[in-house]
Amino acid sequence: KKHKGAVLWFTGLSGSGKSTISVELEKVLHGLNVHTYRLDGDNVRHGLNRDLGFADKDRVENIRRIGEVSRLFVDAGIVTLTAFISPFQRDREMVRSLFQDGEFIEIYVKASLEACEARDPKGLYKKVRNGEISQFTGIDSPYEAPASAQIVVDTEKQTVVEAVEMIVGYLKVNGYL
Ligand code: GGZ
Repeated sequence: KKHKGAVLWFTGLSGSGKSTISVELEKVLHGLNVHTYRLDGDNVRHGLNRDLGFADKDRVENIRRIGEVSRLFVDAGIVTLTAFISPFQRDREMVRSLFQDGEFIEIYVKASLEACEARDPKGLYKKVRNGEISQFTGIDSPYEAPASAQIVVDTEKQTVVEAVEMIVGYLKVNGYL
C-alpha cells in the first residue's frame, strides 16, 4: 500500500538531535521529490502556541494542537515532520489516534540526559543548573521514553547521516517512498 501523507513524529529530550535530524531528512526527501512540511518550536511555539509555556498542562495542549495541525497537513497529502519533545506517552498515543494506520510514524531520538547536557547547544541546561529555568525536561519535568516507536535512532552511537539513512530505509521498506 502506498501512503501519501504521513507524519514523522520525532520525540526526545532537548538537545537529543530531533531538529537536526528532521532538517537533514527533509533535504533528502526533497531530493526524492517528496512534498514535506516541518513543524518545530520556531514556527509553532512562537505563533499558534505562543500562549503556552512548559507546565505539564501547557505541554499537553502544545502537543494536542500540533497533532491536529499535523493531521490537516497529512490530509493535504504532505509528509509532515514534527520535532517536539512531546514528553508524555499518553499525548503521543492521543495524536496517533488522530491518524489512519501507518500514517503516524513515531521516531524516538534517543540520547541520555548526560549526553544532551554535555552538548547543550543553546546553553539551556547551564541555565537550569544556575536556577534560571525550571520545569526542564529530564531534570525537573518528566520524559517518558516511547515503548514502541516505529524507529529508534541513538544519537550517541549514530551520526546524523546514519540516523537519516535509517529513517529513509524504513520509509522505503514500508512503502512510503
Ligand atoms: C524543555 C524547554 C524548556 C523547558 C525552553 N523544558 O532544545 P530546544 O530548547 O530547542 O528545544 C526545547 C524546546 C521544547 O519545546 P517543545 O515544544 O518541544 O516541548 S514540549 O513538547 O514538551 O511541549 C528547548 C526549549 O523549548 N525549552 N524551556 N522548561 N524545553
